[in-house]
Amino acid sequence: MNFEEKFQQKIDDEIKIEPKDWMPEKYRQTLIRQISQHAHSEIVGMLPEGNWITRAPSLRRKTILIAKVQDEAGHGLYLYSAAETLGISRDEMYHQLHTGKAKYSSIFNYPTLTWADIGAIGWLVDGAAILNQIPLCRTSFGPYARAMVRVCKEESFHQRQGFELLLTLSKGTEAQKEMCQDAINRWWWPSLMMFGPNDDASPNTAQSMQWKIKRFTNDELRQKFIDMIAEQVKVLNMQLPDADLKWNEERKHYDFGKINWEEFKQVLAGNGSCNKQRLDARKKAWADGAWVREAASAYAEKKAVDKLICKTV
Ligand code: FAQ
Repeated sequence: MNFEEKFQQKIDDEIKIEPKDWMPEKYRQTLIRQISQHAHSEIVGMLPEGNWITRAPSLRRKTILIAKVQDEAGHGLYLYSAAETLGISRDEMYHQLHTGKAKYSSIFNYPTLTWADIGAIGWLVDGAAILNQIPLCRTSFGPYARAMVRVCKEESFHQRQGFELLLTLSKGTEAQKEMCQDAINRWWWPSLMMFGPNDDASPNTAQSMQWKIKRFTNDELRQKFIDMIAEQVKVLNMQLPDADLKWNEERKHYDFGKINWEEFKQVLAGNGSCNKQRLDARKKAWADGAWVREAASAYAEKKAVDKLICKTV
């Protein structure tokens, strides 16, 4: 057996691949792409919700939202650390984000216009994220799989708080009910796009399934999500904005309408309503942090020199 065959055998035997193990270069590059994109999504994903921290309607809601946004920062950090084990530096990953070489999830290029959007993000966006991430707890690369275990626990709290927020609005005044329905209308289709292109238009799925980086295809996960949300929306007494959404007894799944893939393409090309705002915010944070990085490096250098002097004296 050559290296490639031994590697595939390990994957087939469900043995985790660890950073120092031999791996095909394309496996390493695929993981760097996916994990760094995932990390960037967590960090950029803090922005739409962070926008509402000062305007949360009660102290309880504010503390929940702060905790959630802080969790997303933590997720980003675990994921950057997991990607670093593959031999890429954090600075390089940030550079790729800032120059547009690395993507982040399309969903975070949509604006949060009302308070109900915070509920819709929790319920729909975190709901989609969990469905995608639970199988990633069993992904073939050890550090990524282990990071996902804690991330999923926190995401499940995120989804529940979003649902509870919308449930409260759905039982409120007419204006609150309308705000709730409007947020669902705006976030539904973009949340379906989070799962990526259809399988026949997904260049990476087949190889990632063979390497067990992905355990389900984009379309399989999207269908699971639709089946779950189509039931949950009934509890909210709201509607999903899809006239074609209908239970199919033969398939034992919900049928659904056409996704606007042109909109997805435009968002990925940088033409979504918030792309520029999101990237500008990240670039500004990087520039504003320059003095902290310089101070930390100077301190580390000084410590290293002190240690050397102590050793030689
Ligand atoms: N947005 O061949 P595929 C969260 C790109 S975390 C932008 O199917 P793959 C938590 C894809 O990169 C949300 N780009 O690719 C939170 C590829 O481009 P490339 C993030 C997308 O990798 C909640 C090209 O299209 N989650 O929400 C998207 O096999 C609330 C072709 O696609 C993850 O990243 C998209 N939606 O499958 C935080 C999970 N979809 O790089 C704050 C891990 C596809 O070749 C608040 N990632 N693309 O130029 C994955 O599971 C996979 O990477 C997929 C895409 C499923 C996203």
